Amino acid sequence: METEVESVMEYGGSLPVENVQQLSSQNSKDIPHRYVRPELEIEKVSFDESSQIPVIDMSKLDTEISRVYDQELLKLHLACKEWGFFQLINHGASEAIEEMKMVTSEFFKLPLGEKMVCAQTPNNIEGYGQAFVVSEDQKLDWGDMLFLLPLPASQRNMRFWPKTPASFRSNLEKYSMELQKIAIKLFTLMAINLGIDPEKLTGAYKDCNQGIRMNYYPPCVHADKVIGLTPHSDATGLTLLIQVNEVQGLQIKKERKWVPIKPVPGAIIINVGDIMEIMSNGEYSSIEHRAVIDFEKERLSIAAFHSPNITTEIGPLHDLVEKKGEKYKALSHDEYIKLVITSKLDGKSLLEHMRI
Ligand SMILES: O=C(O)CCC(=O)C(=O)O
Repeated sequence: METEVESVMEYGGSLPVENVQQLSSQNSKDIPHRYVRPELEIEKVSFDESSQIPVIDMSKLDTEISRVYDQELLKLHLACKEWGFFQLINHGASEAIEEMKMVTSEFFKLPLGEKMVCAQTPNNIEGYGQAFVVSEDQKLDWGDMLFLLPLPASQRNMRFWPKTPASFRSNLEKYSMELQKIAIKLFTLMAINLGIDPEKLTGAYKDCNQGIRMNYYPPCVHADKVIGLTPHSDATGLTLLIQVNEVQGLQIKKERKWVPIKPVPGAIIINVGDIMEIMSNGEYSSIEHRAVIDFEKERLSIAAFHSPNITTEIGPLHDLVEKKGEKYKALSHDEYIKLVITSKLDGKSLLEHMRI
């Protein structure tokens, strides 16, 4: 894993690079070499339509019919163990999702100058720009993003929150609360499945840190040579992802092949993050994934990352180490975040760094 602490400073942000939406609008036949990814030519994509991530129905996890509840709970456990990814339906957040999709699309349609009002500043991870550029010779992703930290609410930096469209801020606030509620519910169910007191897990997510990243991937005439988001696993507890328009692009790594994910309409795509893999002592898997680019159409997605509060040590939960011994190191929250922020996205390298 590449760490360039000096170039991005303590708790730093991303080095500034060209705006990709602007670059793509020039419709040039040539793309700058920093976006060209030769490795894409040899990577295998699975075309097996039957290989799709499990679909979990939240209404079955709310039911009092124990047979239905038990079956769905087991399905959730297996999804977290074997796939690290699943789609969640009947989650109750459809209204907030639709509103958030609308303001996100409107934000990215604004002229560049208006979007730049929310631009990233040096040494700050929030704002409009590109994520995880830590060195001048690093390959770049074909995409822009707006990253905000809605929770904890007391730490919000409103300087980066768009004022246009007018309902952006209120919609984001509602979306943030709804998704946090779903994340906490899932942590409770995961703790039950892991055989631990739910409070041991949900306690870490009271006053949790929530980051929301709105991704904008423009089309590219060389879509097969560029990547929208470099393969990575998420350095969080749980990620809740929605696709804003109908263009597909998410792929996950399974048995050395990239599996394209087909979103179920209205579903939230959920993935186990590195922190959850570590806290579950390896029982659950944080899976590598990437976003690919379309030749003709833009693609938008919104990822909501949920991480424990700042007092939580990032390490295996004590109740889960007795049988198998500790499989991961423990770091203070602060040390862990510094490691994440100063690291280039690079597959599962951060997890490897934590493995004993
Ligand atoms: O755009 C996508 O589908 C994936 C987004 C993602 O992995 C991320 O924002 O971390």
